[in-house]
Amino acid sequence: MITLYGPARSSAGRCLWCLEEAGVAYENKQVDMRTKEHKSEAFLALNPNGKVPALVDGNTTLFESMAINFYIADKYKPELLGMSAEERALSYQWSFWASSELQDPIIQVFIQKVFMPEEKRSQTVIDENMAKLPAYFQVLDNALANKTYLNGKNFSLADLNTASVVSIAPHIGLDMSPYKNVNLWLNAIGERPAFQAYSNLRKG
Ligand SMILES: N[C@@H](CCC(=O)N[C@@H](CS)C(=O)NCC(=O)O)C(=O)O
Repeated sequence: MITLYGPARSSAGRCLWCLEEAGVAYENKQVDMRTKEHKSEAFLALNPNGKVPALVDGNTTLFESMAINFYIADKYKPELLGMSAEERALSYQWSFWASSELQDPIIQVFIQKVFMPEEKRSQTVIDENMAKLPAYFQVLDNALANKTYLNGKNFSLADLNTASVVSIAPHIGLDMSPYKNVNLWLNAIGERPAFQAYSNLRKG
């Protein structure tokens, strides 16, 4: 049995979504961030970075949410990786793009708007990072022209890992209306039973 550590409303969420897509049995163990359980000796043995998520599957222990998703797909539902070398390359491309390009400005704004007490909030950090987002969203919108999913017709990790980052954008006040293809893509994803199961986990 796979054990995924971390709450659905964290980076662990995209792994829970992937487990739902793979249709594999798993247990989701909560890690109490308020009591710093993620910094405890027991948790550091699973993820020495002291961050969620961590995955344990038999003798395999992994950290890094998108890498965990590649493992889940490879082992339990390989079609999620992509059906050809070219499709698999797109899964890597979009996952690396989402984690190394898109995620940072979104998270910087999220931290300022959601976690930072008002008196410490930096409008400069918010403005600088919000200004980076339209160019990224235009890249994604162009890539999705005349396609249901990033690989074409088939849903893959390219979509899952990218959408897990993109879906934070409305919560930081980004105007999504110019990105028509992105909105159609998010609607198609929203109809997936695995996405709905994951959304219910997020609602707690
Ligand atoms: N790149 C990591 C990021 C993990 C991460 O930052 N997790 C956050 C929650 S979303 C965390 O555990 N933060 C606690 C901390 O930094 O002390 C991944 O994708 O797994």
